[in-house]
Amino acid sequence: MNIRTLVLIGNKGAQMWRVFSEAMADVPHPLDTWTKDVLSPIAVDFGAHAVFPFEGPPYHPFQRWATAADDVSPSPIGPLIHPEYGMWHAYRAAFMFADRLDIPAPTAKSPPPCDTCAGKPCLTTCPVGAFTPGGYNVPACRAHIGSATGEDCLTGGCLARRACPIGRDYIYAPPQAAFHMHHFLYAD
Ligand code: B12
Repeated sequence: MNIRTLVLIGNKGAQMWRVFSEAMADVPHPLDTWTKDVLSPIAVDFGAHAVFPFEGPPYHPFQRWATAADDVSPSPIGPLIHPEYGMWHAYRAAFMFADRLDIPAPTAKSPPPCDTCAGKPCLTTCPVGAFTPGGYNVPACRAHIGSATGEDCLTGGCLARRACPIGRDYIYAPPQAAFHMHHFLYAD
């Protein structure tokens, strides 16, 4: 397929969680399953081909697409940061269109909030120092959140991400945070 327009679909803060948590099914990957069930028919209605961030490896470059489409920039710990929503947003799908659609141009980029963040608490808060200049130490992070001392990260969400001062109004509440952390810990 020759793609001339790509529309990204995502969520911010708690809006999606309210709808999803009511529909949540007892299946191995409930959010991925629900996302596909909800968005695939919408893509068909619009004549689009839907792709999803969890399809892979190889993975579709959602963060690269988001950086081109939206007012987001890389945070020092990996997730993209938005000046209003902080790191409390994620991508759910992209609709690919063969036609060039007449959609508004991307909004102008704000200065990346991390450039002027004085203490960069995201880099110093992780209890096991999983965010290093050499990258994200996933085994250290997983071992910690799976241990008794990692209870706060597991039930309340990643401490480094929670230390970020941007987008505090959109921070995930404990049930949503715990859902993501459990699935991250026990993902195959
Ligand atoms: C593999 C993966 C992981 C692996 C990470 C492996 C690793 N060593 O980093 C694991 C399973 C550990 C993981 C964990 C999490 N992930 Co993840 N993950 C992905 C996934 C599926 C693929 C990433 C990839 O390989 N892309 C392939 C390349 C080709 O794509 P790309 O966009 O061009 O890649 C760019 C980015 O990856 C970026 N990048 C990657 N690492 C880093 C690190 C730094 C420092 C910087 C600046 C940039 C950067 O640079 C690349 C080049 O442009 C994406 C979904 C997706 N399809 O993108 C989600 C994704 C990146 N994850 C996401 C999230 C939210 C998380 C979690 C925070 C989830 C949670 N528990 O709440 C955790 C914890 C991470 C943390 N504490 O920071 C979100 C990020 C949303 C955002 N705001 O940007 C994504 C986009 C999924 C989504 N549905 O939105 N993840």
